[in-house]
Amino acid sequence: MDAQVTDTQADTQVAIVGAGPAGLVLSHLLQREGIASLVLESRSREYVQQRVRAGVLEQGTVDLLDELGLGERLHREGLIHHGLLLTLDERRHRIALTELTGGRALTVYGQQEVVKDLIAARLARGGAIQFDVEDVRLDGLESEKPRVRYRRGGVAHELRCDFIAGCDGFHGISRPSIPPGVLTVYERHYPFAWLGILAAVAPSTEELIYARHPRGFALHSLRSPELSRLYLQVDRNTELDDWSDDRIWDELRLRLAADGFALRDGPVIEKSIALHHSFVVEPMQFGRLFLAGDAAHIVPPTGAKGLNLAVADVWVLARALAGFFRHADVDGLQRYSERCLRRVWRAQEFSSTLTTLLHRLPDADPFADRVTRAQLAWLCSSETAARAFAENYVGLPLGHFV
Ligand code: FAS
Ligand code: PHB
Repeated sequence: MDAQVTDTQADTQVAIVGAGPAGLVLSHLLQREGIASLVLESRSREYVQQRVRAGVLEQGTVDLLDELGLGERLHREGLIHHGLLLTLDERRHRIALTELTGGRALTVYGQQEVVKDLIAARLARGGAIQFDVEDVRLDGLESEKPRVRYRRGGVAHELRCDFIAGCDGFHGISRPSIPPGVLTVYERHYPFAWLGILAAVAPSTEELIYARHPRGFALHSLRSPELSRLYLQVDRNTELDDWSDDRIWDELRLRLAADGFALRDGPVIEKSIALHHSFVVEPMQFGRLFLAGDAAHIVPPTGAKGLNLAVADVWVLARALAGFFRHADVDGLQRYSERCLRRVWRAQEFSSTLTTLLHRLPDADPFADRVTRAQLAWLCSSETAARAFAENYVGLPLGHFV
């Protein structure tokens, strides 16, 4: 039975801070194990369900959503992809993802759609999610009964629990609640960002196009037969006002150009800037607080890993918590960070390498540029190189690193 917050004090087994992909998938996984949880979310349900972000789901993520009985709309509306296209010097090269990985594929399905499905199903199954919470504070992290204090509708609440899952993203309260000196931060900033648009126009391609161009990177992705998702490399400090819709489409047309390709344009219904940042904290836990997803790590979106890493973290955490509550086994909890970080660093290497290969680097020297071209030529000509790329891109099974 999940926590029912009927008064200012409540108890649950796992307090989950954040209702993004990490927090919501964790709440479903814990319910499957018969473990009570309460999700605390600072934003409204409407806000989290409309937030446009990621779009590519690895095979492992789709398989897990299916296991949880959450894949019905995803399979009805999602787009299955068996390959992707690289454009180098206006020449397209296809990476046959499914053929190279023995049948694994990608599914393109917007993160906001995943979040909608997760919330609806969690509530329908009697799950507890508190939206619009404020002033979340974590206490007693090293005790056996940590507490989460928060306010909602002007009323102060205290939630006593056995564990806290910090799934509150990069700007959340969980990571900063860990005392100074405990965490080691590893990070890299990139001298560019992505300007992303969601456009009410049929995609001009059936498979994703990643384009390396002297003017900068461009990506053509999709959301549905009527919706396109596209990205442009822009300077880190660019402003959305610098980019009219016409200027965006003109630049995309230049960078995505290739023989026989015509880019369809249409009304831009959402526009945003996403900075590129690699970030990892070690360890991903302190006492009875466990960090998962963007609360613990950020990857540049080039490798389409962010959401998928969040899901992989909570899959490891749910197994560890089940071991504790069922058998008083603490091994999984003690090894949580070690197990998650193997996948996190694999994703960091893949994402940062692909980002460097495909983006125009302002200070790239001619030698580095030639080396990059050689790496891309090798990727486009060697089945071994393409297989390694494909394995990283579609993702390794959730148990691979555990
Ligand atoms: P999230 O950030 O999704 O969720 C955290 C939740 O915690 C949020 O709902 C937040 O409101 C809530 N929260 C924060 N502080 C709180 C507090 N104090 N109390 C309670 N709740 C709190 N990844 C890709 O793979 N491809 C992409 O194209 C891509 N584009 C992105 C664009 C942007 C602008 C951003 C920010 C990220 C993008 N990402 C992309 C990465 C993104 O998809 C994340 O990896 C994914 O959302 C991670 O999920 P969570 O870890 O659940 O964190
Ligand atoms: C998306 O469809 O939003 C998307 C696709 C591929 C990426 C990043 C984002 O690498």
